[in-house]
Amino acid sequence: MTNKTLTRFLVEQQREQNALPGQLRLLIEIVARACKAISHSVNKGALGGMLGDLGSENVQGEVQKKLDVIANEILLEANEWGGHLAAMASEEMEAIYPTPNRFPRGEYLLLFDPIDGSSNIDVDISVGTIFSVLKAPAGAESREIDANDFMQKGATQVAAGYAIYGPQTLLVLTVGTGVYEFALDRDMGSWRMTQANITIPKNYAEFAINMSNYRHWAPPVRRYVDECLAGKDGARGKNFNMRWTASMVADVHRILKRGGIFMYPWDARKPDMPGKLRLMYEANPMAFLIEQAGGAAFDGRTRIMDVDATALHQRVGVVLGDAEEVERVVAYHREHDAQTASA
Ligand code: P6P
Repeated sequence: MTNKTLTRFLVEQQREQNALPGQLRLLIEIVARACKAISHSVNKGALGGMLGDLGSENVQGEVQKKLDVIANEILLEANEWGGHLAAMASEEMEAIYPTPNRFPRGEYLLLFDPIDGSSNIDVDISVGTIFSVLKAPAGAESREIDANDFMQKGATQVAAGYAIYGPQTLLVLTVGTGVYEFALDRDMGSWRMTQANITIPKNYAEFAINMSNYRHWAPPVRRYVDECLAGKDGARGKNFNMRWTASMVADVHRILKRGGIFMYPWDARKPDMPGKLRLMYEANPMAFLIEQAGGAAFDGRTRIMDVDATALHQRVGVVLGDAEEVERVVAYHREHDAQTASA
C-alpha cells in the first residue's frame, strides 16, 4: 500500500519480515530525518547562502562545495548520539569517525556520500545523498574501531539507500527485502511511500555514460557504445537514447524507474585507478539497490558486491542497471580478455 509512512513501513518490516533489528530501524529513521534537513538546506540555494565552493579540497582532491560540508555535518550530528553506530565514514572525511566516547556505541557502521553530484548544485541539477550500512565485526564493541572494520564486501551490507533532491525529494531504500521509494511530504514533514518493490523495466534502450571520455575507454566499452550508436541498422537492431546527468543518484534513479544502463568504467586517463566512483559509499549501495530491483552491477568483470574492500576511499569501475545489458558488457570484457590472452 503506497502512502504509508516510512515509520509504518519499518515497523512492518521489523514485524513481518524480521528484516530489521531495532538499532537498524532507528538508524534508518535517523538517516531519513537527516536527509530531510539536507533537503531543506539544498532547497534554500542562493537565498540561503548555500551555493558555491569552500575553497578547500576533500580527501578525493575534489573542490568542496559548501553543501558537501553542511550535509556531512548534518549526518554526523544526527547519528553520533543514537547508540546505534560504532563509527561512520564519509566521502568528505579522510579518516573514519568513531562514535564519541560520551555516547553509547552501537553495532552498525554507516558510510555515506553526503552530497553526490555536488558539481551540479550551483546549476540547480538534482543531487543526492548515498548511504550504506554494514555491521561492525563481532568483538568490535570491546575495542577501538578502525578503518579495517569497514573493509567488508558490498555483499555484507544490511541496508542501503539514497535521497535525491530534485523536483521532489525522494528516499529510495532497501533492507534486503526489495526496493521502496518514499516522497517527502513537506506539509506533514514525513516520508510517505510512493512505490513498493521497484523492479527495473527491461529492454529500455537508454545508456548513461560520459561520452567525452570515449577515446580513453577500453575496447569492450567502446564496442558496446558503438553498437548503441549504430542504432537499428547495427548489431543491436534498434535505436538507443543517451542520458548523462553527472549525478550518479539522478542517473541511477532514472534507471530504477524506467530502465537502461549506467557506466562509469575504467579509462586510460588514470590507468592505475580502476574507475572514478568510490566502492564503499557509491558503488556498493547502488549495487545493492540495483540487484534488489532485479538488475545487475559489475565493475566490467566482477560483481561489484564481490569486490574486495581494501581501502576506505578505493575506487571501482561501474556498469549497472538492466541485467541483460550489463551481462552483454561483461561478456564483451571476457571476450576481449580471451582474445588478448591468446594473442
Ligand atoms: P563526470 C559526481 O561527481 C560523481 O561522483 C557521480 O555522481 C557522477 O556519476 C560522476 O561523478 C560524474 O563524473 O566525470 O562525468 O563529471
